[in-house]
Amino acid sequence: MKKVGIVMGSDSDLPILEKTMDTLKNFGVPFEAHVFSAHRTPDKAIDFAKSAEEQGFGVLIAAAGMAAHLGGVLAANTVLPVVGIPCQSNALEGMDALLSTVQMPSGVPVATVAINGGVNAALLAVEILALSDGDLAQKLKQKKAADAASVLLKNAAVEKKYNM
Ligand code: RP5
Repeated sequence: MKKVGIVMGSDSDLPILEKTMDTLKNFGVPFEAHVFSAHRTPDKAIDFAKSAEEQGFGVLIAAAGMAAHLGGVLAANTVLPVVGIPCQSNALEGMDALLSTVQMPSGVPVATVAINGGVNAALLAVEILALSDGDLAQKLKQKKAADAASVLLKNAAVEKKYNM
């Protein structure tokens, strides 16, 4: 199976990426995590993106906060799909990173999830890999069914408690 490459702009983004890594582990999807910054170590970020395909990666996840250019820099240097996670910093509640990540010019897409959306970034990466992996697709279907069953249970409890 192809690997997911996780790149974060700083180790201060780790709490968000830990959810990403936990989710990938639950699906048995192999990954590598790195701290490469678009601004502080741009050469490392670019070299990683340029070699990612031949290194056996199938999807890249880029997580960064503030003026978050990491997703765009990776996407500019690979044809692999890039999923962007805008990370919330103190100022502007993450809107800075959201707009920097999502507002890519035509030709260089970054599939942007919600601010701090570490779980959904992993799920999107799994869905991309599952296009060519039937077992992985089956696991995704099982998770969706389990999630729905859990909501149905909660609905039953609320209906029982509050409805006359
Ligand atoms: C971004 O700046 C990082 O992705 C992080 O979200 C933010 C702050 O980085 P640190 O100053 O905590 O290293 O590049």
